[in-house]
Amino acid sequence: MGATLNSLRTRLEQAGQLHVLRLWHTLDAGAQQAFTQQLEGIDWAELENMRRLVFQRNAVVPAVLNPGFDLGTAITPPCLGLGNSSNQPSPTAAIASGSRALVDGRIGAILVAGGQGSRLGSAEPKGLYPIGPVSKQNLFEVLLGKLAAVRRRFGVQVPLAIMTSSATDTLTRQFVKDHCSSGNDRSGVLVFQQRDLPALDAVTGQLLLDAADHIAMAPDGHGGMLGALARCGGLDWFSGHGVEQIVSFQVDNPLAMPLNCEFLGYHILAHADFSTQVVRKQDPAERVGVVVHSGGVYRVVEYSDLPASLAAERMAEGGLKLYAGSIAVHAFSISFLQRMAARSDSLPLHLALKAVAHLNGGVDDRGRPQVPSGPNAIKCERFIFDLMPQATRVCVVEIDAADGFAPLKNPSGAASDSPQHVHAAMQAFACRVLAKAGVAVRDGIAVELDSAAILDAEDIGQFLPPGTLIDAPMVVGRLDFIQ
Ligand code: UD2
Repeated sequence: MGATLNSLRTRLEQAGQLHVLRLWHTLDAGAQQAFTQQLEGIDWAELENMRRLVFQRNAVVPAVLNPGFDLGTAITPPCLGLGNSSNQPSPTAAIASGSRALVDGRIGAILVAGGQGSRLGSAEPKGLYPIGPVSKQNLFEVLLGKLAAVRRRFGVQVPLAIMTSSATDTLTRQFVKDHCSSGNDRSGVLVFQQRDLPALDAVTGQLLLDAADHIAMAPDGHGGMLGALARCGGLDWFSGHGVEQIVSFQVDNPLAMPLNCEFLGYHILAHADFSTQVVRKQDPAERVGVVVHSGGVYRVVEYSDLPASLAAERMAEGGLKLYAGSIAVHAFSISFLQRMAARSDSLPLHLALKAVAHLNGGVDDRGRPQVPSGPNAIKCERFIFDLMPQATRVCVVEIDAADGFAPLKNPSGAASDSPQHVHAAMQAFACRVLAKAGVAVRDGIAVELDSAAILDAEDIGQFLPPGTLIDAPMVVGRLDFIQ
């Protein structure tokens, strides 16, 4: 330990961070060992880069990655509308191509699930939040069900990687163990963990202790998936399964349709490196990034980085000028991800000013660090959509929000994106799909589609004949749920 401590001390001194050892003498041997391990895990070059950004204090997108991009002149790029018969290629051709890719096993999926349900009042992974309006299934069950429905229809298991964070890893692995077959076979699910990055004092750029033997850390953003996948061999895992295209989607959207054949088909037929689903933004205040185009460069501008005046600009016919709202359902060619993972600068860091509890801010009577009254620290994150400007070909597909976007962000009773809003969206979606299959629902009766059984209206007939009137709460596709 002596030699290790000496070299650590030297490293910390060089980095101007020796203060983190100030309580070393109070630690027992076990705590010293754990702390040493944490310190040895720090990427010092990256820390230096983060400190430089803290001093510059802005979200930096390296200009070299985006020559010619100018937000002031950015426009909404051309979007293919899902189901629009004037699309080139046609919806029929796209559906055929996407279905073939699924049947051939060329599609893989990544579920982005590093977030906790803190805003929903839960310390558990957000994926465990019970969202089914009738079934009470959690977000993981609803979303993994969609892969099961694809397997029923196309006879193939889509390889799935689930990205966790330090906060969600243990319980997510437990969920996977309880609910999915695991292992490196065709039916496997790979769970991999994104990294944490140190939070830095907003004024001094110093590391913060949140315990005598621990530095305050935070997940490195969903862009962390690129490095984490590469480090754990995940990209090879997908390739080994024959996957050529990977779709990523977020755990907080139970209506997400990452494996929609038409979307996959447009991506494949366009030979795109990066395709993305968007919904038409109606209100400038909607909290979604926008896909924009300027100087030959496509990119997603996060809502917090979009000046209010630009967000509010409207076209002559009244719609928003920058209307292509990103819902974080992206498709990537695996070769593009491999190229991007091989570079250290493919994803820039974004900075966020947050309140982070730490020892200098005081401790309560049980010795726990106190949360400061205002933001005191910088957290650094990478966003996966920052890969877009580096894609040779980009394809943007507009979907109807009612079919594919019902984000769960806020607690019960909130004005938007609450469990009640999501339930209403799931109910409305179920009623529309049932109506297409000639099934009606009595007013005020709760219905839900079992995501593992019903991909679209085509599947309804296996469970309910046309002309049926549902007049009691029901999960269609799970007859055991008739109440
Ligand atoms: C995200 C998008 C926004 C829009 C919206 C749609 C970003 C920066 N913004 O906004 O443009 O598409 O979603 O709902 O992406 N996550 C991790 N690890 C992390 C951070 C987040 O896995 O380190 C996951 C988290 O579990 C969630 C998703 O990423 O599924 C989005 O995170 P968020 O809810 O913080 O993002 P939000 O709503 O600000």
